[in-house]
Amino acid sequence: MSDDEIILSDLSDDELVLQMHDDLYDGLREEIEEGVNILIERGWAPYDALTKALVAGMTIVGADFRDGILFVPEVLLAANAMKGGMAILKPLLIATGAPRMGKMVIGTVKGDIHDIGKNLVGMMMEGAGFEVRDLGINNSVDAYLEALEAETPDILGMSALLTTTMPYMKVVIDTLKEKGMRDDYIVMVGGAPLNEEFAKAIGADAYCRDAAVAVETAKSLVSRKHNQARA
Ligand code: B1M
Repeated sequence: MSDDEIILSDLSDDELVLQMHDDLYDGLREEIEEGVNILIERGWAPYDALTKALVAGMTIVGADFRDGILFVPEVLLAANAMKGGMAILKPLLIATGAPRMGKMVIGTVKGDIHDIGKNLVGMMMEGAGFEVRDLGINNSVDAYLEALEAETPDILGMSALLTTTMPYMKVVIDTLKEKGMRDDYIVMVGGAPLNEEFAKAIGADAYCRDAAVAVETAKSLVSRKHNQARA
């Protein structure tokens, strides 16, 4: 061991979180996994470890990617480290024993391979009691339609991280309209380049800024849908 090697378990909570931001930036998956385990052992809520250590760290990566300081290979390593941490948190976020709330099909749209945010939404929805069928990345209209027919969910969730792929959400919604299926589902959309205005313009039911908003929105829209069905 070199003299300046950092022992993660010796750090205070604040120092550890800052170190994890650095480790995420450097794509150090094992260190991120260790950091997450330490936070959980110290009694941190899984959601706090997720947002304060991982999501906040990825925000720094995103800013430097935008500014041309980091490039795709480094960002891939950071994403891999983030996924390592998320894999530890997933069962903890899901094991809430929440009552069944409804079902969601979710996927990233065609042409887009970003999946971290979508995975997070899926995890949080499962934690809140929703059954989630994750279609993965790069989904065509046909892939969404097939899954909707097979799964008959309450909610269709779509994710897009690129300004070039977000218009594809409208293609999916327009196809649902053409087929007379639009009103069968609550359509929720999300992803960094989207906003309320865009969601409204493409005919979605809701724009979700983040995973926590997705859960709250889903709960409220599903209970409204069920109340309407009962009335
Ligand atoms: Co990409 N990338 N990327 N990238 N990448 C962005 C999106 C970018 C903003 C970076 C930048 O320039 N600042 C930029 C897009 C610019 C634009 O379109 N305006 C960009 C670019 C340009 C690209 C490439 C084109 C780069 C290239 O090849 N030259 C390329 C495109 C590949 C493709 O998809 N065809 C590319 C590739 C990659 C990697 C493969 C290296 C990697 C993805 C790895 C992976 O996902 N497995 C990657 C990453 C990691 C990013 C950034 C840095 C981080 C994204 C992320 O995971 N954030 C990103 C920068 C940024 O977003 N600021 C960037 C963390 C995550 C928790 O947040 O995904 O926003 P987010 O999800 C949130 C909310 O948005 C919301 O809830 C989530 C959780 O709170 N949400 C939903 C998301 N989906 C939802 C769905 C819902 C509800 C809420 O449904 C109901």
